Parts: sequence; structure tokens; C-alpha cells
Amino acid sequence: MPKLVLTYFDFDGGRGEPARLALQIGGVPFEDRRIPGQEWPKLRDQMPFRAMPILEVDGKVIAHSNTIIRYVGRLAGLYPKDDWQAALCDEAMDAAEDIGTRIGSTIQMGPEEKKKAREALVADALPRHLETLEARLKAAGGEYFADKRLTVADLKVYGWIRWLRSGALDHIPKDLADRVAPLLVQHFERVAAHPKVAAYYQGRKKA
Ligand SMILES: N[C@@H](CCC(=O)N[C@@H](CS)C(=O)NCC(=O)O)C(=O)O
Repeated sequence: MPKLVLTYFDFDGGRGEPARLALQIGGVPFEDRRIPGQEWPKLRDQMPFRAMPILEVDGKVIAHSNTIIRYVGRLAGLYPKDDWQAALCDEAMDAAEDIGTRIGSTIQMGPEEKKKAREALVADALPRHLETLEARLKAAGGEYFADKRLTVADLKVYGWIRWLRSGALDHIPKDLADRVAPLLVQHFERVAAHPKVAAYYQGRKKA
């Protein structure tokens, strides 16, 4: 197994979290390097795309969350071997990334601009993204996005639904996903109840 160092912000969510979860679930050893927000400006220019997460693999670096998740998903046994199932897995991860990008674009905004932008997202783009993602889950059988089992796609979607429902996002009602995509919420609960996911967050509470 290569020596892995995953670098991301110091919170239990965002684009770095699915890779952390996948490695943990797969029992793959890695260094979980968590960067406090105040240290970010001085690290930024060292990152290949001036953003996190990054993954070091035996000292070599890859970036972009879905690339990292696919890579660690293979190591952890959580990425489909079948090409078609892998494509379904990728599709769900890219769709989840669209949601993250929409919300991410509002994070640095000032209070008024943020309110306006997020209200617009709630009125149109977010329900559309959630409904379409839900339809793809349904098409795959309703339980998992690919391979009829837990894959990294489920971990990624779980992460964004967790964030949306957390109440941490001003101007985005925390019941939005419950109202527009109840199957996605059931999926979120299914992933949260996975023994290794539940054990991981129990452990994080104590950390
Ligand atoms: N496409 C990239 C986006 C990376 C990205 O925007 N990361 C955010 C954190 S989730 C970041 O590093 N923000 C700090 C900054 O842009 O200065 C990915 O999927 O990893």
C-alpha cells in the first residue's frame, strides 16, 4: 500500500470528507492532515490547483476531490470494477459536485449578496439538482447509486446532504432536501447507519 497523506480543512465535511470516510471504511492507513482556516493563505500557493483537498501518494500529489475519491475508492474496495457501474458512480459524484460548486460560490460573498444568491439557489437550481440526483438513485434501484452496494458515490452524496440538512448554511432551509428529494434523505440515513460510518463519527465526537 502506498504512503497516503490527505490534506484538507479541519472540519468534518466538505470536499475532503468522502476520501477520509472511504479510507477509514476500507481500513486503508493514511495521515489525515487537517489544516486550520487561518493557515490556509500561506499554504495556498503550494497546492497544484491552489485549492484543497490534495492527496500525497508516496510523495507525489494529486488534486481535485473526485479524482482523489476515485483513487482512494479503488484502494478501499469502494469503487466499482465494472465500467458501467463505475460510470454511474462517477455520474453521481459529478452531480453532487455541481451542488457543492453552486453553494461554494456563495461562501465568500458579503451578507446581502449571499442572501440574494442563496435564495435564488433555493428557488431553482438546488431543487433541480436534488430532484435529478434523486431520479438517478431511483433508476439505480433506490438504495445505492452504483453496484447495488455502498460505493464512494454514496459517501459523496451523503456528505452534501449532511451539510444541506445541518442548518449551517444561512438562507438555505435545512428541510429543503426532505421536501424535494425524500429518497435522497432515506439514502443519507442509510449511509449514516452503515456500521463503519456510524463508528467513524462516534470516534470523531470523542476526538
Ligand atoms: N474542483 C476542486 C475544487 C476545490 C475547492 O474549491 N476547494 C475549496 C475547499 S472545498 C478550497 O480549497 N477553497 C479555498 C480557496 O479557494 O482559497 C475539487 O473538487 O477539489
